Amino acid sequence: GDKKKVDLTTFKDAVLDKYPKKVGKKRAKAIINNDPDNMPVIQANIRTIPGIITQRGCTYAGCKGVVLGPTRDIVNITHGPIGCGFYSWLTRRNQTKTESDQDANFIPYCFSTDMQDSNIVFGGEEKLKQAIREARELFNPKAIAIFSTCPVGLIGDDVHRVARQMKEEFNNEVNIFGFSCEGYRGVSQSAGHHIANNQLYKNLIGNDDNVTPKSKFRVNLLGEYNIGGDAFEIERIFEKCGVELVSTFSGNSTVSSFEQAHTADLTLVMCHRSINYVAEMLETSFGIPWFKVSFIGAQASAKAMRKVAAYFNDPELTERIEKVIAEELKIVEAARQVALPKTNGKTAMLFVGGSRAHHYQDLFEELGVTTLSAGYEFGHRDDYEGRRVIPTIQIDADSRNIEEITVTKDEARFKERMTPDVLKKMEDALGKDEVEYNDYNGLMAQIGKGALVIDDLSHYEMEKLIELYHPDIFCAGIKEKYAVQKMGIPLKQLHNYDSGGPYAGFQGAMNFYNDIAMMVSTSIFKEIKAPWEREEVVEASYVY
Ligand code: CFN
Ligand code: HCA
Repeated sequence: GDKKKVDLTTFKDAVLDKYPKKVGKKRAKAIINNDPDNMPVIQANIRTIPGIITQRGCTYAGCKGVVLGPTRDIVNITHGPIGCGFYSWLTRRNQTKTESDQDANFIPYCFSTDMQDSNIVFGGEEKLKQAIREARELFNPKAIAIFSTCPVGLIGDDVHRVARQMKEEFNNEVNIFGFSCEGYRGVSQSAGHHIANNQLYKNLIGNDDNVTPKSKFRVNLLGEYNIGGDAFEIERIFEKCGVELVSTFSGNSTVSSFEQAHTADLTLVMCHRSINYVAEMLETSFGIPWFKVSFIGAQASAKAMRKVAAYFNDPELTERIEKVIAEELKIVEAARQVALPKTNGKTAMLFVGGSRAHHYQDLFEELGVTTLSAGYEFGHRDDYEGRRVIPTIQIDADSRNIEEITVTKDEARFKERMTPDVLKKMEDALGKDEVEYNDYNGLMAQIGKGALVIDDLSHYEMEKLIELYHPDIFCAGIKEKYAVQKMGIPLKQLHNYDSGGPYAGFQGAMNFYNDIAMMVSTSIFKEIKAPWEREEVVEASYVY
């Protein structure tokens, strides 16, 4: 048959009937055939049905691993049994570069209280205090963060009280704060992003007004985590264009960059899922406007820089940015032409996180690869629909006390997201026709008509997708990788990029073209057969 057609009915028949009735009914709401012009409602951001093998991670992972993980000079202590700290130790491949040998870099370390049974029975706060004293003695960090794991919540250790007490013990010489990010708190890692961002806002953002501007054009970049060195490439582009990156949340970041974020002129948001509320907070408290960009894809990167140029509307800056884009795209295009004969016409499936399943479609489009099916692990409806469900945020701007953050249940209340003054500036600079008013093109706005969009894909559904539609490449994470490759389909990890990257920016696009061309043109996965597929009888032999 036509391998470019995926068909909802066949898929649903193959999958949903095999579930218990109630489960099938629930899962049906998360599986839709896309129609960008008349978007169907997809169920998202709800609890995974127990017993289903989900791709998702936990709240602790979203807080400690995702948001705080890439910051180099905070000692991040996991308060819990050792497994939680161990499994979040560098697996995300976020990188960092210190400016000198004197600068702190704690990223290679794994700090944990290593709770034992007795701490569960009698409480772990004393052990945590001891760990904090030890961390100070050995590393003398500017800041110490404490992350709660599931058992901490269950036994009631109060990490916030411990943080206050220890700050006092150290005469306020170290900034210490805790995170109530017990793994079970939300339905996915998304809750952890929220908890992390609130604490960054309360404890770090806005602390330091003492800045020496390096450029007239100063921006924050939110939602870029330096996976596989992505931030280094983005930093290179900004530097070449003469734009100062005041802070990145949180790729290659430092305490001081967070503390100065409020002094920027503009905030750019890349991963919208993990951090959009910080952009809103910066706007509410400090009047910094923001809009969304993506640096995944050469064209997307060019577009991002053009938006920056349009915002500042400075002829010299615009000229410089256009020059950089022309220079970079020329090299990128040559690399694309090399890859294209191997990639053009191939098919992909993308099931990743809360923004990459969308952003990476741009890179695949540049390679002539069609995305047959895609979905998020923990995206919300606005990530799919490209519209914004307005969160109700109450911030006391002076004390930076966040009263309440809830997402309104009334999902009918959508709003074009660009503050009027930003919009006006962009219109003045670009002309009305060139401005993209709806800046929230979600996954469903991009993926083709008829493509299968599936939220919180289960392992069983993944196997069926592959059996039925044989994509040339499947993109997901480590839990999926080897299962998929054993089915003869190459899997590219779009979380940690396997051992590759950077994939962001212009250099990154070229790396991606090259890696994908290799993966889809090798026959190795089809050659490999398991012993039981090759032989009638497989004998096991025992070696003592
Ligand atoms: S780097 Fe980001 S881009 S932060 Fe988020 S939603 Fe995760 S860790 Mo894995 S790769 Fe993934 Fe996104 Fe934003 Fe990463 S798609 S799942 S929580 N994610
Ligand atoms: C996380 C982090 C993760 C996991 C990736 C994977 C990452 O969710 O805790 O499943 O392979 O990017 O490292 O998303």
